[in-house]
Amino acid sequence: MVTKVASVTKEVLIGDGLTTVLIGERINPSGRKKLSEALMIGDLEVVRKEALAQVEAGADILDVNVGVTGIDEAAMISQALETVMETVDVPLCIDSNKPKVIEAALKVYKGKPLINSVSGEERSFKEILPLVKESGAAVIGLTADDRGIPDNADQRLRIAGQIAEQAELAGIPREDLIIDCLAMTVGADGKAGLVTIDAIQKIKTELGVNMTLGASNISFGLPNRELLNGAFLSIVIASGINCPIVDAAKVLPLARACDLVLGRDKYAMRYTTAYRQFSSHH
Ligand code: THG
Repeated sequence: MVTKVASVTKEVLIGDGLTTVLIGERINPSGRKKLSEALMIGDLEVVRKEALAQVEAGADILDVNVGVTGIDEAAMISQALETVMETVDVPLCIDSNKPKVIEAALKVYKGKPLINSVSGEERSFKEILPLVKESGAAVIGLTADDRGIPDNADQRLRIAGQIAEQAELAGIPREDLIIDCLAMTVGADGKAGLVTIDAIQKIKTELGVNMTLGASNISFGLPNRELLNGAFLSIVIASGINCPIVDAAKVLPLARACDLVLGRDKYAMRYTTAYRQFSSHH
């Protein structure tokens, strides 16, 4: 099962056995004062800089989230996407669960984007899936419903199955659905990592879909986040996550190391290239 996403000039392929695709997480105002303030006054220079820096660091796709309370998010995502598209040439991931925002984003986006996201709620199916079908985009399905995020793998698998069923009914090809079984901080619940790893394995086995994960969520509120994120990322990549949402500058060498260990890097070409780049910057 191979998922294709694209900009005007670039195609990115996502699939088991292919090299890990990194979705850059940094265009997101949550927890970032400078970016929030810039977005509030309509200043897109921070967005431009983050786009360039992430692609230079090796991000294959960029997530674009402009969710700040009090701004016109539909207008802002259009501007942010235009800015990112004129700065870098990678495919983009439209990060909003609001139909109006996604609709505005789809009007300006050129290529085949990834829509982030639909969830297991009836209303989300009704509002988001037609937009995905109509635009020919790929979509991320979150394993959460009106009762929230289940605390066990079986319930997350059940929701993933419902999303797959609804996507199929809407006429969306199975390869255009990427499941996210959601990571929560191990700072609040010591079993949170295990539940996610278990869910990844079950969903991969049962549904065979490609999968993403906001891997940095695992470490919220804890010290040495890079260390925790790295440990978690290695495990989830080995478990079947094909395109994690990450800070590419921080995890690129690790992702290349995982791909080499997992037999996805013949002659260690990508690993050694990343090593040379990494060494020359340090
Ligand atoms: N699944 C899907 N989409 C998602 C998430 C997910 N989108 C948003 C989020 N979760 C993934 N993106 C981020 C972005 C930033 C951080 C974590 C996840 C993060 N930021 C630092 C903080 O808040 O402390 C600040 C970074 C900085 O200033 O350098 O940790 O799960 N589908």
